[in-house]
Amino acid sequence: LKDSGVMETTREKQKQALKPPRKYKVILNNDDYTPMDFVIEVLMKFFNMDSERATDVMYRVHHEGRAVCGIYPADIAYTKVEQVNRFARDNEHPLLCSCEQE
Ligand code: TYC
Repeated sequence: LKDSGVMETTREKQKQALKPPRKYKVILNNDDYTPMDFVIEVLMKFFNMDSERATDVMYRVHHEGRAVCGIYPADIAYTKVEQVNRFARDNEHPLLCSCEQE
């Protein structure tokens, strides 16, 4: 009987199960309008940073254009992105959070 593809799928799942899960970098992007204090608040609220670290990361975004805020499994990374962008929009700031595979 010809392989219907079910066995191949199972083998791929077995292989993936042996590897560590893919991780995603959550990134904050610079813009000209979001207040610095709001960005610091976001980093403390969603990425559990203290005010000193949040200030450092905010300035890195401001000077370099973007910075990694944290590295997470896919579901957590996507949730952070949605929460940050929702919070920024609710407060009428253009702040953009994005993610990419590590
Ligand atoms: N560039 C912004 C300003 O001068 C500050 C800022 C920092 C905005 C980080 C977004 O992700 C950001 N007010």
